[in-house]
Amino acid sequence: MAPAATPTQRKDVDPVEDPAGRARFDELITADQRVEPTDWMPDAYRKTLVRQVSQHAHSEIIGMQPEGNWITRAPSLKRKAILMAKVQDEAGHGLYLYSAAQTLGVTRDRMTEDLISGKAKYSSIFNYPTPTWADMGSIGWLVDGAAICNQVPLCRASYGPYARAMVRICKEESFHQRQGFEILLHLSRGTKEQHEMAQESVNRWYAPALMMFGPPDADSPNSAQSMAWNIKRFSNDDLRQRFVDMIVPQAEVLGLTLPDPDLKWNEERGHYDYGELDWNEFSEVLKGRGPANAIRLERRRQAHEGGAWVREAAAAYAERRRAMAEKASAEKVQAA
Ligand code: FAQ
Repeated sequence: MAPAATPTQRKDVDPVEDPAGRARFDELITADQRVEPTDWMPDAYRKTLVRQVSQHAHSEIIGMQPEGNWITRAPSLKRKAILMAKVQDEAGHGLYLYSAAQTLGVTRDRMTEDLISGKAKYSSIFNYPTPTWADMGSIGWLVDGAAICNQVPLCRASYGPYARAMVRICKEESFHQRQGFEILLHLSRGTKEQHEMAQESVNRWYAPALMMFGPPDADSPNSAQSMAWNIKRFSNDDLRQRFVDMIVPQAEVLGLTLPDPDLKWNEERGHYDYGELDWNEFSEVLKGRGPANAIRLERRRQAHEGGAWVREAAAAYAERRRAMAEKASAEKVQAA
């Protein structure tokens, strides 16, 4: 990923509107083409992307915690290796996304500050606890499944670095979803206790997974503009519906029930109807009052503080290499 342009290199820093830049931006959006970091872009477009991409990056990083909890307790060496690889993938996703956000002019330090101070949002879903092994299955099947539904269209987002990062992320999420499905299938077809564990876990994760798509369209302040800019391609409700339609037949294969008495096929609409979600719960989680918000943020803060020596050592090493390179090039000039 190219390093972020410094503010003096960026064309948009002058608050004066750049009419040619604006015309070019409008042209790119109308032609459904990519906007790149060096292109002029409206400040609101840049801000929207910084908001969404950084929240997305934070979600991947915080999202490592619920599963990280189970690495030492996975039921076999094979499961442990798979889970470790998956959690590592999420770290990679966070890094691609932070890099994509950096191309918009925001620093990594700023984003980290906003996350650990509690100012920045991250996905509501990661504020739920993971008390059983079956939760690793539910996260893979439902959370990664919802992430794929939401993120495949983002591979066509108008901002180049974000769209390109999403391509690889989606490939990996698709593997994650299958490993979650396989964990649940194994449990569901196992002993009575294992089947019950799988069902109990799905009961807890179903509604929070549906809420990952964001508030209903009528209460989504950002959707219309983001869709006009080709950042979002589908509305929150459309993607939620797509997800429900996808998981109902999958739940049948799993031999598990989705905990919604209102879930039924609607012939006329050609979709499954589903029950009302608890948007109060969603709002509480977004305000930091979900079941695991405090634990997640505290853990992230501790990791950041605990990693200070690594960052200092890396900076000292980079500085030493820079000084050595400078010295070597000065010696070369002198020798010439
Ligand atoms: N959680 O106007 P809208 C993953 C906020 S990655 C928290 O509809 P927008 C991988 C929203 O920010 C999961 N906040 O907003 C993985 C806004 O607040 P703001 C993350 C939410 O942006 C798997 C306000 O509500 N994925 O799972 C949520 O147009 C397993 C109003 O909402 C992404 O970030 C929520 N669920 O649409 C990792 C995908 N929903 O910022 C580990 C990219 C809404 O104005 C293990 N993001 N809000 O203060 C998006 O597609 C969009 O940003 C939405 C929200 C759809 C999330």
